Amino acid sequence: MGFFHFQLLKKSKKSMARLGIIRTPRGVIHTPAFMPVGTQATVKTLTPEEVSDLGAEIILSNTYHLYLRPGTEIINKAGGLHRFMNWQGPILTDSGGFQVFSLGSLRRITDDGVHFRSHLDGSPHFISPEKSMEIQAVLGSDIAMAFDVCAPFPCSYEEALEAVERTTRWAERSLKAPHAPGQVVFGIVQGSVYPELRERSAREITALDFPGYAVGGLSVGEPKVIMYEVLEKTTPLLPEDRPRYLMGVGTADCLWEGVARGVDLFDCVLPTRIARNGTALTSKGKVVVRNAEFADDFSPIDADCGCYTCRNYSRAYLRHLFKAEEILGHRLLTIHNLYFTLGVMAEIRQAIREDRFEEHMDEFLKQLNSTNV
Ligand code: PRF
Ligand code: ZN
Repeated sequence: MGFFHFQLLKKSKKSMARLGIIRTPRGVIHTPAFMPVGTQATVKTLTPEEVSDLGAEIILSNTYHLYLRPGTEIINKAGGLHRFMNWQGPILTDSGGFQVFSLGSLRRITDDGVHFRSHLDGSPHFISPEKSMEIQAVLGSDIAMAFDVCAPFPCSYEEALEAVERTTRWAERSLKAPHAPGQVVFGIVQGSVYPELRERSAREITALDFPGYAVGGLSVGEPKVIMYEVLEKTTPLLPEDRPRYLMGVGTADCLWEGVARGVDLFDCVLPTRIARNGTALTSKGKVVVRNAEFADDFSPIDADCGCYTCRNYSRAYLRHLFKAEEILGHRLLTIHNLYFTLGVMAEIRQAIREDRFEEHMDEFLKQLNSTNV
């Protein structure tokens, strides 16, 4: 009990790409890894067995949502989040900071914490670093995130500086707060698009000696080239021997670009979210199955895809399900999109293993951009 270990297996010589393995009490995670998002204790439309069969080794869930509903008392009674939702593998929980900040006018930040109103019923709540860690301890996640401040984009230097200073103070408090047995806490680096602030945040957060580090505050509306630039300057400031997590990023192009800049963990709602509005991800770009052109197209979404959906159903049938608002469509596209995204990660790991990551990345991105996205 109580072990958490990251082992670096291989580093690319031409980029910052790395291959590794995270050992946790609930199982291993081969990195670079993608974490499907299960915000409300479910990866929407799928059972945990299906998520695991698709190749996921860890999922992400959210402190903010589970605290509001069903609440910590229920999850505590259930014996923790793993038992409550029947996911046996590792779970990473986000601290709630980011979700609370997305509430806009419904929140007020002080040095103590964040006062906010529930998006469900308008009731008033307060989450501090201590409260976030307390909730995450009840959830019993394997990896808990420190409570941070994510500055919006664009934002002034002064605003970004304040977020960095507060994030450091809150990181200290997050680390000191009690957590669940065997649970580890990851620190989060902020600093918006300002190199000096990223440097300062990385210096202050790494000084606290977390077992893993996240790069937060990116993919919040800035152009991708800016994100890549900031990321490239940030990852070298993080210790080589700890996993690095790029929060809220997981489109196929960003997975390759992120790994090339030394990232080991990703999460993103996009694959599961767009599945539910009828969009499939493929190696040649997106396929909007709702489109009229697929009405009598009896080929699969992607002829090269080995997923359950592509092996058994046509674009015409999927289009019909979406037009008729049949929920099987949501499930089938979620299966395909997660299979695709987890498959990209497996392809990335294989490419690093075989010393052809950079060539493979060029090829992959060329194909992806050949049609659309
Ligand atoms: N902080 C936290 N969660 C996050 C982010 C962050 O900066 C982001 C930014 N892309 C996504 N999720 N705690
Ligand atoms: Zn498929």
